Amino acid sequence: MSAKIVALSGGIGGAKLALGLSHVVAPDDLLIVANTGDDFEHLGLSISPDLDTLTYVLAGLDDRERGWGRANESWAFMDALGALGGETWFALGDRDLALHVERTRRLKAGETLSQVTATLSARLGVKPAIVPMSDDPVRTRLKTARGWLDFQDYFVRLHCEPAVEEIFFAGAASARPHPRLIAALHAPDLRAVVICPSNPLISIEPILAVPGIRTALAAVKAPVVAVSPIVGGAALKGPTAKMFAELGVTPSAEAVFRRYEDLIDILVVDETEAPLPTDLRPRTRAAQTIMRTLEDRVALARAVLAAADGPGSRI
Ligand code: FO1
Repeated sequence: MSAKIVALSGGIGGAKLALGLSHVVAPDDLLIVANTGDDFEHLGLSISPDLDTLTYVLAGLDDRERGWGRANESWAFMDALGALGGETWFALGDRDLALHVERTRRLKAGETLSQVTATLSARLGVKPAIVPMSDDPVRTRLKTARGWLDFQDYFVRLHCEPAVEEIFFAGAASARPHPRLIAALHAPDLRAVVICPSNPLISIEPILAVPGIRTALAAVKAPVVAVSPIVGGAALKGPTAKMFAELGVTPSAEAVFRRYEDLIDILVVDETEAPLPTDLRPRTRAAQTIMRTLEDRVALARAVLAAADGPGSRI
């Protein structure tokens, strides 16, 4: 049985909408596909930040302030690691650490990233399926004035400060798309594909870079609805607007639409957004896209599905 709603998501912003969707769509009807371009090996551990953020958010275990990692965390491991002169720029809470240790053990034992994610997310009480975009390694790398940087080096260690000149998804060309995603996109009962409000450049485009995914998306009969992560020219969180500007694109909901144009039927923009250019307006819907509460997350999920089900949604 394949999912009726497929959601493509990165970490923090996308996970909020994924949670909203999980309150509106039955678990068996929702497939959440996570970006794995942020994954890396650190301290000998295999770390998958977007899979973990989605897992924690859907399990209700996430730290709302930080947006990543677990709530009610303790940091004894990091304190002890620091005292030993270990690398502490990437913060691993004690409870979060258990997930990385167990995933690393299972991967070393020969399990796929999908199998590990399915087992551990179910163990944490997550009902909808969360799958990586691929079980093959894809690593986002960024060309800056300081040379090519691995993603977490850029994002966390250097706080997104270096100006980005180019983005490359190492391994994408030989990565195989997750079979459940391809099956869901080809299924006749697919109702909609939702591109969650994650950073298009570093969270959604790694997914689209996996061979077969963009093609399958372009061929789906069901509506493809994206939510703009840029509101009023600014990103709600993270370096989206800064990266657009550094790549020579004025950050705006229009820029997001143009980036996705050939793939999406509808872009949902924030209700405070100025009207988009006339050629895009028929395919634009307004909603409250700034999600502070659970009710906001659920309301946006409903608005996105209404846009998908509504008139004119399939161009
Ligand atoms: N982001 C930070 O800004 N600082 C951190 O120390 C940090 C640690 C961390 C640990 C586990 C994890 O799953 C995510 C973590 N993140 C941290 C967030 C992570 O870099 C981003 O969520 C994604 O890679 C981008 O969406």
